[in-house]
Amino acid sequence: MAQNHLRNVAIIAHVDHGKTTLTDQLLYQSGQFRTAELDKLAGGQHNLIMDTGDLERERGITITAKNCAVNYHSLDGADYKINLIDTPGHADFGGEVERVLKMADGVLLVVDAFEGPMPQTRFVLEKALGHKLKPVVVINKIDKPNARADDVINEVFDLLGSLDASDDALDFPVVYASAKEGWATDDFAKVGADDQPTDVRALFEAILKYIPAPTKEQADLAAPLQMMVTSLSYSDYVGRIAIGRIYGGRLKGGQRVTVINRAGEGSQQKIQQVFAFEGLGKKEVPEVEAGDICAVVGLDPIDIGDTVACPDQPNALPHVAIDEPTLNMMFCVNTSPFAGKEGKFVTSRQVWDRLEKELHSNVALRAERAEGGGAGSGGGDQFLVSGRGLMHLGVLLETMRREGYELAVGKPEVILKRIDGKVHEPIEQLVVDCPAECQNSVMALVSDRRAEVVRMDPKAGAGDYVHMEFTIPARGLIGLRTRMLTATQGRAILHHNLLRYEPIRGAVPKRAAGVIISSESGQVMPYALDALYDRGIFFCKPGDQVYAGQVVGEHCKDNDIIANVTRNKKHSNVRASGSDDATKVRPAREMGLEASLEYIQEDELVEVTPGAVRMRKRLLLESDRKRESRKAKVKDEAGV
Ligand SMILES: Nc1nc2c(ncn2[C@@H]2O[C@H](COP(=O)(O)OP(=O)(O)OP(=O)(O)O)[C@@H](O)[C@H]2O)c(=O)[nH]1
Ligand SMILES: [Mg+2]
Repeated sequence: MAQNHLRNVAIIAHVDHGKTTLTDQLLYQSGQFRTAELDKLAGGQHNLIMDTGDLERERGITITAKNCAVNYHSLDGADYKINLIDTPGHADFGGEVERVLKMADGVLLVVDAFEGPMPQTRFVLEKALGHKLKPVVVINKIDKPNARADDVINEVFDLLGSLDASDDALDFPVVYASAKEGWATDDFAKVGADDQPTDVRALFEAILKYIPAPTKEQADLAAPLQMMVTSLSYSDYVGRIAIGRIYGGRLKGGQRVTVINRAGEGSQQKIQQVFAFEGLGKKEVPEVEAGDICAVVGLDPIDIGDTVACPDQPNALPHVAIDEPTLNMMFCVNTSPFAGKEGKFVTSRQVWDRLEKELHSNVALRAERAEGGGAGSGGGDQFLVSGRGLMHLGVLLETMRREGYELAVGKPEVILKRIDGKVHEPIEQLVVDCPAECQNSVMALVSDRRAEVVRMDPKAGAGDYVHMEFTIPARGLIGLRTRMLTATQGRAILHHNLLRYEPIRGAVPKRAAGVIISSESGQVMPYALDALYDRGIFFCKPGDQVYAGQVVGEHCKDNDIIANVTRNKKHSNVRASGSDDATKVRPAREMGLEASLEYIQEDELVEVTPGAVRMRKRLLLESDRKRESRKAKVKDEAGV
């Protein structure tokens, strides 16, 4: 296909503004597939095709960026190939957006017609402008009754202005769409009118019209081969598959190439097969030309950011820098008494191999071996794993546990930096929308955490809602979501995004409550929970297996207590009628993986196994914990 009939488009937006729904519609309406064929592939919370991962479907969010390609027959009768790249909108997966923008020649900036630009809209737009990609703005969810398209367009304009966009970018084309209902128009007068379109043709046409075909500099056919690897996948049959865009020349199956890595070292390798994207899959082709996106089999070693070049003139493409991680966690080998009962992979070697594998494709992740065997580590090896947020690391842990790994992880810590001799911490932009009556509880929570108010307005078009923007230390965000949802009966909506590093703002409160620690190992008994009814809330329920040192509940006071939750009533020969069943057991508080990670303190760990997520004290024995706290006290008093 001639280059001027090719478009490479990335779809970017804040979380949930409808990127994947829109990508799905473009697939449905390309005319390339039968509807029934695609219907079979859809699934998950939002019934989407492009969200293929198990966790993506369960949570209803996109986690990794994905490619697909559609053929489109335009109104003027020509055939085009459009490579679409769907990206995740959650701030924790921002690294994915950065990773794939290098493939695109333009972006569709999707903005919710009611919510308007949100923190992640700013982040992705900034990255796109950094790559000199001009946005086509898609005002999506225009079907919503409270849509306020005009305001939202103004807000996008202001946002572009604040990002110092060029005049060209400020003059952005707008398409109004309802991805959910499957239609789009570039004429606002048609929204809700009798002649409202019934398809997304206007969006296809806008892509052809406003998104440039690969330019000569970005796709020179006469130049020597240059391909930038932006994704990696793996197949058991063919090994590593490198995906990326060709910037110069042609790539042929069977061709000899030089792969230039990050360090600038070249290795001579041979390509086995070349694939072009077609629909949801890939098709083997004899060659792919500059400008197009392709997948290559046969290269190893190969990494994201490497250049595949021609052996005669091996020139590396500039490396794309990815923002640094802001949060880290210690991953330890599971040393609990239940270790190895459920997992297939439990040794430090297996955990490390898995982490190394992850590093190849998860570009915003870092992992390193840490000093092993320190006090309280349980004696096992440890790895310091850094990511862009709690969900980024949480998704990795969840994936590993489903694959059969067992681990224990420590409290998530924000990564501090020393700049000009001063300690700096990551500061995030926090946006909260909530009903006016909840405003005070929200303010109380964030001001405790050293937040500063940036803006506070009634939310446009949303009755008695308020829109608040803060800057807040990333430290203060850990555990904030749960607390805010409790304080507002689940009515607050909050989003955050990294802004910059600033000098450290001072202490943020720790967990206020103490915990209940199990003194014994065994099965949890209703009788025991009944006896402890007034002491707090339990995370375990009758019948669960627990071990000594496990955190089984939250104490109603601020100190930790140990309790025997496995105690059973002494059986006598005489059964009192009915009284055995009269135990009072409150429903257990379910602590999922991310909730547990937010909950624990420095002296605690979260144990992650295929069957369970448990919290424990690092030191399982009460005597060890006492000794440790005495030591800490002595140190404190000595001012060390
Ligand atoms: N009313 C309305 N809802 C929509 C529209 N487009 C998407 N949605 C809904 O918005 C929700 C999120 O849609 P997604 O397509 O998953 O959003 P996304 O931008 O891909 O989200 P992430 O990938 O997680 O960032 C789903 O419940 C969709 O059904 C629309 O045009 N109108
Ligand atoms: Mg999505």
